[in-house]
Amino acid sequence: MSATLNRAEYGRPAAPIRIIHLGIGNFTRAHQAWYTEHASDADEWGIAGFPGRTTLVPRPSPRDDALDAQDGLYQLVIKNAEGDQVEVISSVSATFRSHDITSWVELFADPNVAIVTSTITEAGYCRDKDGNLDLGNPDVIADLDKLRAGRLDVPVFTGPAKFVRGLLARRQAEAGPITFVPCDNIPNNGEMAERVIRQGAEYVDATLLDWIDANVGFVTTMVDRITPRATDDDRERVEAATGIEDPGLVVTEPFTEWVLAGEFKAGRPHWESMGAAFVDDIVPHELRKLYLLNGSHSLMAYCASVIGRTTVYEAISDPRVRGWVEQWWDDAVTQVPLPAEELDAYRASLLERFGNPRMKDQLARIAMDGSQKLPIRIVPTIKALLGQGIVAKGATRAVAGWVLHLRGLGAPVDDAGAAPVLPLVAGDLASSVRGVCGWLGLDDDRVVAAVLEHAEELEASRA
Ligand code: CS2
Repeated sequence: MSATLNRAEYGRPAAPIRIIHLGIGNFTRAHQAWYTEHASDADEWGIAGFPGRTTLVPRPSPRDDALDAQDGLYQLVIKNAEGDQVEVISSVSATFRSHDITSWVELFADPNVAIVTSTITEAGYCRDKDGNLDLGNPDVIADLDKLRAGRLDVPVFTGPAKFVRGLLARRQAEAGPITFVPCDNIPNNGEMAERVIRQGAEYVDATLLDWIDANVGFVTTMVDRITPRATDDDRERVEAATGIEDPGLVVTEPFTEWVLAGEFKAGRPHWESMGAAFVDDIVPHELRKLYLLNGSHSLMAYCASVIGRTTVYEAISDPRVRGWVEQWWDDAVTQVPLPAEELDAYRASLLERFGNPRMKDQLARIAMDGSQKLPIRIVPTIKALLGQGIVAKGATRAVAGWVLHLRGLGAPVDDAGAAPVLPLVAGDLASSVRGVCGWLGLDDDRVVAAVLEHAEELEASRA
């Protein structure tokens, strides 16, 4: 009989909750929770984990059940090339259900809580194409209207509304300063979160804005650790090795990086004791990661899945795909203000990470939400190079792959934001390319022609 995790027998005693995390999925449990677990002051910083789901009827989730049943404990498996390194992570002191507004509000009203972190995906911040809070989104408006009408005890479902609800509670409790630390792959994510939170606050109760000015910090972060979904095979292998049955298991890679910029208004863990870097200028780090790692991920997710590859490892092991990735990197490095040697070293380390045969990172995972990812990962490079009269060869291939994906080739489309794009790909390939390029703000004929050429080539190489 296998054992199950519980705090009486495993891990450390729960540290006092001082961090609220929205989106307690795989990534944050491999990344922030690991940094917090091993920080030199780990005993002082516990995390309260809330799922990031915005669905109105919460789906049943074996993972949520497992975390609740296991007192927030789970095993983290670091997949080295040689084998697994497994440890129990104890830094999540308590877990809550998605829309448990009572606990959410109580935690925000607690002066011991100092930080709110989030991993709710690019879509979770509910922005429109200009980066403003999308007040045309009926779910956002429904939530904000409840708050504006003073209906404070009913759940709200969208991320920005949850944050505003929390801040109303904190102001009312006079619980003092707090800092938001968004951890999604969005450039300048601190400012991005500040904007949607302030716009939500303005709609609900404009007097909250002054309080935010005086009390709320927004920190920008670059986060990095590739975290595939754990498979049944992972769970069985680890159970055989540790004797623990763990439906909350997380698998990840050895590499990890965290760069942060901005002021923590009410303190923070000593994450630097685990290698987190606190910098003044985060932009080069963000662009390096977003373009070189995430951009090549998206390129592979579409182009390599169109030609039949299913994991990043399979994709990068195919010399054609490797060439496409290198060509994209040649475009992308022109947009990253870092010394050439640093960029070369980063490229080499990415090839090693993508080439880890034990990772089995599904291209379908990365293909999700392309409508949110392509505009920030790939399009800026195409536009910048076009400004110099250059048609980016590698970058336009990623767009071509996305067009084919939207047309039903390769990884399945799983993208709530794709609704306005799907009608554009209903006709023939040429009109699909033109439509999608237009939607991405890439109307230039030379770009459209390059994307079409790549799309035709990709389609032809499916055999
Ligand atoms: C991936 C990221 O989902 C995606 O699109 O590119 O989840 C990626 O694995 C992480 O950002 C790595 O840090």
